[in-house]
Amino acid sequence: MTYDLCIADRAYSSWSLRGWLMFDAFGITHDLTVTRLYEPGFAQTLAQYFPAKTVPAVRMPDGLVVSESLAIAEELATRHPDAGLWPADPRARAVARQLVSEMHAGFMALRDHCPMNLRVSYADCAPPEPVLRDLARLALIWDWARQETGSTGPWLCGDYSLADVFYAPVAARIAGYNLPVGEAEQAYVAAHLAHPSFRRWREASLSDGPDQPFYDRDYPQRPWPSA
Ligand SMILES: N[C@@H](CCC(=O)N[C@@H](CS)C(=O)NCC(=O)O)C(=O)O
Repeated sequence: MTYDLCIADRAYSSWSLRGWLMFDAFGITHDLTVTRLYEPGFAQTLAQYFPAKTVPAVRMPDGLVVSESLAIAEELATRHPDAGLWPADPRARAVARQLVSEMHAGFMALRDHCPMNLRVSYADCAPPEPVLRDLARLALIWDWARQETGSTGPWLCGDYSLADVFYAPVAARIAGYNLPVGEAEQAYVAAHLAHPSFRRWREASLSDGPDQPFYDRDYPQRPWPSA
């Protein structure tokens, strides 16, 4: 038995992207089930992952279903201690946990105004003040993480870790909506766009089911920023 990971539309489901990166970016083998948001089949598929009500949902090799991203992250880190999901250094690990928790619980303005859509990039989405405040907070905590962990490479806490997994969809939003960020944040976004797992996911997202009208926005478009 291996893990059975259930996700939804790769183009739009930011939590699915996080769930999948936890496996793919750390070399953890799994089977994949793909369902569709906003379709009756969604509930039917999730019924097979009781008690999940959202994706990602994971059936563990022992049959137990875990379906909250944070819980999936902790379970995988516990079951695969050598995979490097959390930083090994205790201080860097604490910083990563802080970042992951804040992402899981916050940034609602950014999430509401700029839902992830990997099929399009907009030149300008007129970000309102609360979105700009979220972006300022991101810049602050990303810089704080680098200072506290001494990370000088592309990632927030040293090597690519769960902290980066949780901010991958944020990077996609900054790229997709051309959000105004500074140079350091732009470099972090570019690192995500160039990450092999992210690139594979985005490539697959382009032909992964029909467009979902819910995500259409009437903003001027531009080409997806190349990695
Ligand atoms: N708290 C959940 C959030 C997951 C979530 O909201 N997933 C969305 C897709 S990105 C979903 O399944 N939406 C369907 C629904 O809410 O009915 C987690 O951490 O995994």
